[in-house]
Amino acid sequence: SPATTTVTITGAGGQIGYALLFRIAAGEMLGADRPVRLRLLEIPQGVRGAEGAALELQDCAFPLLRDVEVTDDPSSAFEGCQIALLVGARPRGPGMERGDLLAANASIFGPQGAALNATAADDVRVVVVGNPANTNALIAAASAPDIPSDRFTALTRLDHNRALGQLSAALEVRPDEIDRLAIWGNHSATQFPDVSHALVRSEPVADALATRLGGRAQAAAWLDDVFLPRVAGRGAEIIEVRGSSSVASAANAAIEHVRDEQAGTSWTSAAVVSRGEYGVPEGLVCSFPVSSDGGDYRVIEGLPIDDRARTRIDASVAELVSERDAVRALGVL
Ligand code: NAX
Repeated sequence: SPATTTVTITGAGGQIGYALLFRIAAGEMLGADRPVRLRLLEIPQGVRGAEGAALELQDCAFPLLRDVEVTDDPSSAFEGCQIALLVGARPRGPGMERGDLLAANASIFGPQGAALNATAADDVRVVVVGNPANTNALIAAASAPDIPSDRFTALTRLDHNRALGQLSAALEVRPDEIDRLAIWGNHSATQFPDVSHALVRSEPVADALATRLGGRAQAAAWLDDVFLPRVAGRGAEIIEVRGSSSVASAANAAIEHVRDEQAGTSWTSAAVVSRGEYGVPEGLVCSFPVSSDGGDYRVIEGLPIDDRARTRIDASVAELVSERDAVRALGVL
């Protein structure tokens, strides 16, 4: 029988943590044959919430769940960790400038990267969910010099799934009938959800949209004026309608991100450390179309990028550069 996998979840006492834990313990992330050991990291104020979730996990009597440990000490939380989901982050408070937000999160993700470096397992994989996710992942990777930086990723799978949801509604097909969609750039309003390589039932999405909407110009207008703002603004829409930010959909995306990285996939979206692909400066944590052979996510190279895509990718990458520069100015990188 397979060995037990150690999974560490930070911010485990929060909303996304609560939506993640039970699905992971039920085997939905790593498979029904892989036992898991959960390490839940919180700050002192969040420990009781995580302990409560641990009691409920016990009450589920999941056959795959070997052990649950709650701690506020990063070193013990990451001891032997093979998969880390870094969810806990400092939210933007009233009057907080972007620089303050980056600094507050640098003081979380720097020490967590260092703790991972010191105590995680050799095969550790890390996904950052807590915002600003791309730059938090950059900071964690930079603070873990002994862990190959391609082990660090940030979550844009929620953006990818939101784009699939919008397209499947517009084309009246199932989401799994759409392939080769891509999210480029930052997990922020500047992201570029790109359908130029996407296929629906093997037909280019652009052709299917043109047929449905009455022409190529109409399809292009729908993409720019409806689809793109809807996907990039979906987080804000959820907050407005629900009165609270995305939780179950974010947890679902994080589970799918890890599941597909581990099981392998021919195409999805994830933010990974750039090696200079598509002209994205080396070292930035940027979303790309990616594949996995069961190890790490790798950028799918060689896709043609037209002028519209280039402009939008460059704008989002410029935002990533400015976040990196702001963090450098703080002396963190
Ligand atoms: P909550 O505020 O419900 O939970 C966050 C938890 O993290 C809290 O329990 C808090 O005590 C804990 N925490 C804070 N600092 C910590 C630290 N240094 N170590 C360990 N735990 C710490 O927020 P929730 O709704 O769960 O969202 C969590 C994060 O996900 C936020 O940063 C949010 O912006 C981000 N999101 C990212 C998404 C993505 O697609 N990448 C989408 C959803 C979500 O907005």
